[in-house]
Amino acid sequence: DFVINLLKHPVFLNNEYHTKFIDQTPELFDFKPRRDRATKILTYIADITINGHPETEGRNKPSPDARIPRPPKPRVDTPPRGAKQILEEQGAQAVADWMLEQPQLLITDTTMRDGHQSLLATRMRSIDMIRVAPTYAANLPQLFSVECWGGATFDVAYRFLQECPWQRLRDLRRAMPNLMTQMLLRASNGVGYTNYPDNVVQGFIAQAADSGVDVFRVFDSLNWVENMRVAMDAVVDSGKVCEGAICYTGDLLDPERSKYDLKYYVSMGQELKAAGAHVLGLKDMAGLLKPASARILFKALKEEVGLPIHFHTHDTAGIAGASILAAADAGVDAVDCAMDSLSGNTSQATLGTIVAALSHTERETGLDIGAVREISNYWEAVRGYYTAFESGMQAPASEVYLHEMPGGQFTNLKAQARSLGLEDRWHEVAQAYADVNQMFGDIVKVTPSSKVVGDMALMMVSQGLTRADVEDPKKEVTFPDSVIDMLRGNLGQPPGGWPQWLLKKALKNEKAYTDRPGKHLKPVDFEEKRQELQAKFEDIDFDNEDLNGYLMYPKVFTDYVARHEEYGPVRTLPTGTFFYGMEPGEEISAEIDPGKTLEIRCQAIGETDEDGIAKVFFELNGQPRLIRVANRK
Ligand code: BTN
Ligand code: 3PY
Ligand code: ZN
Repeated sequence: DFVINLLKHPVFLNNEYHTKFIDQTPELFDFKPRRDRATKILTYIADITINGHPETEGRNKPSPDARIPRPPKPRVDTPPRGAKQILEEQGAQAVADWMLEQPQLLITDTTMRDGHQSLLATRMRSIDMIRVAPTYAANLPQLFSVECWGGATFDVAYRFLQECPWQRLRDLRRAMPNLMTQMLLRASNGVGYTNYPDNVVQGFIAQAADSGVDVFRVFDSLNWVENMRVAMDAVVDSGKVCEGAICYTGDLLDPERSKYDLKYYVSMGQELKAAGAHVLGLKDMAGLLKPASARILFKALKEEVGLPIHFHTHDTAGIAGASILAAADAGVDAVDCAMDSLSGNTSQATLGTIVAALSHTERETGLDIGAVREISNYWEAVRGYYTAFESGMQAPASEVYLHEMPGGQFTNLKAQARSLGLEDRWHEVAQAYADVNQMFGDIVKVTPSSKVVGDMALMMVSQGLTRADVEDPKKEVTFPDSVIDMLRGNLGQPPGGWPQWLLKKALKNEKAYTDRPGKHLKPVDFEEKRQELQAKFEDIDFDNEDLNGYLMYPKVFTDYVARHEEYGPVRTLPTGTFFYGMEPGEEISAEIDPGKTLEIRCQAIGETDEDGIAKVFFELNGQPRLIRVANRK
């Protein structure tokens, strides 16, 4: 830094430099000593060791004899050809054609996205995924895809895990050259909770395709196809597979819930086909599609739409396996499952069980059940390190048919209720959630509309408001901001529009938008945003992935970068160390670059002095290192 300051100094540049100049020019010494990455990482470990990790405080700890996760050995050196080769050699349409032609029930493994999003509050770290990815490629080449990106994983990576989601994607992509990666994209809401300008959505998709996403499952949180076109067009333009998804809600066979009947789903499927989908997704985010309905729905969609169909469901009520088998009978082409040890309850159906159930039948999956077991054993050990994020859900529950909460929201809303002191009134929250849905006109509830319904339900329970209170025109109600925003039209339009009485009550005389939000959002000036970001961190070279992170989540991203400056590449730490620090005598290694590994041993934890500074003694690649951190406890 001294040299850089010197080289940039006008005196030096003007060739007026003489040796006294250094002594007479104190500003040359204006630099923070730049710490190397090893020191940053040791500082992080010392800090967590002394102060704990805020995210795991007060939560269950991993068992002292937790098994160290060891990825099973790849059975072959060169991964066999897989669906990725069809995409690469023949394109997205060929993938769709292949889905229709071949008889097997194709399987997507969701463990690395929805599995942990739904069971572990999305907290799974990249290193636990990347280590097992080569085994997936070698031992499970028949998988349709590996869902490993998008949904809530994008912001959680930056926000809570202190790692770059793009790097996760690139690393997984490289480790599974024969498998298609899949992401969940909230159409115009990107991987966020609000509508973004069209050019932000388009730019994000182009970057995601470039960084390694092969299959984009695109959905809209109100099932409004009009609001999916920008995203779907961008996916098609990228050359990747566009899966346009219908969100399933209500109850197909219930004549009282006729808003979402067979005709509704078939016609939305046809709209998505016309909008350019290669594959039709049926996204049952809450796990509401029962076996008898699945049989009818998939038969109709197959006959009337003609696209290959990919079924996504959750096991919240304990019946996902039955719905999947019914769907398989009705001719569905692909389904989502999670590896056994991260399946069930709010997650997906159990992958090994579906493989076993279909073996020696016409819909045999082709997956090796032994390979599935080995990988599931690995995930079981991994899960042991995330006990702090377990939801406590002990059993499946038919209550989901009452509240209709998405699997990915369930644990989250429960945690929100806990933080408001409403934990023991959870069943009231569930009832309020159902009431809010009816008041809103019976809508699709999935991120972000599900968050809005959840906000309203929590508000009602905490303020003791009933549905009758809210519906009473004479009773003053303060609606949550997210509700106002949605009713203004900022998430788009539900089928049939918003109830008039509700618009009137919540918005008073304000006129709501009814056109597509992207139509009236100003395009972002990328160059201006890039400079705005660059100005905040002059020494960092930001690339297009970074810019896209910043555009989705300005504050979450810049906070991440600031912490990265302080703590370095902490994504390389083992999960136990990341969340709990180290104990004296413990040794770990962290590969900070390919071939550059830090061997870290914690020697001792010293006393905290009168200034509140604690000393932690390490050995780094055999050399003693002392780190001082503030003891904030
Ligand atoms: C290091 O210490 O590893 C290098 C520091 C540069 C990290 C920046 S932070 C924003 C951008 N996104 C990343 O994942 N890395 C760079
Ligand atoms: C998400 O959008 O994150 C979801 O998982 C929706 O089901
Ligand atoms: Zn899901």
